[in-house]
Amino acid sequence: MREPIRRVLTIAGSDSGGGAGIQADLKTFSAFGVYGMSVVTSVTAQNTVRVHGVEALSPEFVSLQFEAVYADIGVDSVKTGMLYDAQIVMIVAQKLYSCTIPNVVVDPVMVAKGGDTLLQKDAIEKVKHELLPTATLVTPNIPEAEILSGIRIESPSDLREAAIRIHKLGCGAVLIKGGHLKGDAVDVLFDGDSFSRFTSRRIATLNTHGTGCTYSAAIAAGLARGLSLKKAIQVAKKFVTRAIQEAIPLGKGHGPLNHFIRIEEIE
Ligand code: PXL
Repeated sequence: MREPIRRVLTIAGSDSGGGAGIQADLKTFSAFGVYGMSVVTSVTAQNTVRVHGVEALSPEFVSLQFEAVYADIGVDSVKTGMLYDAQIVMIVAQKLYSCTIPNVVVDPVMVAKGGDTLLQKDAIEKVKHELLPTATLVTPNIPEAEILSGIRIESPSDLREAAIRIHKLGCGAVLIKGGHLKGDAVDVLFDGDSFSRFTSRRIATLNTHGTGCTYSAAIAAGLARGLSLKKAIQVAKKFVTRAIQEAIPLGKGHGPLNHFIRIEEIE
């Protein structure tokens, strides 16, 4: 008998350019053969070059979208991305506390590649103290990990210390993405007991827009399909690496990844 399809929800911002945010998440969910749903928190007017504008939805409407899909369809796995302001972070944290979704991946999106704000400053404390404790996994890049941990990260030992500090905020596990350091792209997982490393070769390309979104969406999809945390990260990392290698050169700036990677080829 065929297994029932897994249901995966993204709570994130819309990228009109189609490379990051909700659009990247839904493309990734399809590549992983899971059923994708979305709660839109905010809308960006954006292309591969820059963000032209941002508008947030009301927290009430974010909540309404969540309730509509959770009550009727159900959710095996959720990921959060761009949440934009403190009120939206609070409502999302409340929803995740009060329902029972087995896998919660929090991508603590803060700033776009071009420097535009995707999370307002006064929302950071809410992410740390309200949202992170609901997470099975949190996936900061190095600048985000520095803000969440309060320490500078310049070496692998700083990175491990930051992971321990972020874990103390109450999440199940922390995956710090090392792509912003020099050399190979080494990501470090801390699950409260031990560290694991996930390594891939650095790829020289401009086409990396939406990498973080795609990675956390792929992990959420893998978890929904019953993979262990480490296996889900391993498969997601391979998927993202291939999607960057085979990226589509569109637009005049940071182009999007190629989400048409066959996951059967990497599992
Ligand atoms: O990659 C972070 C990110 C998340 N969500 C949205 C974005 C971006 C980056 O530009 O636009 C909507």
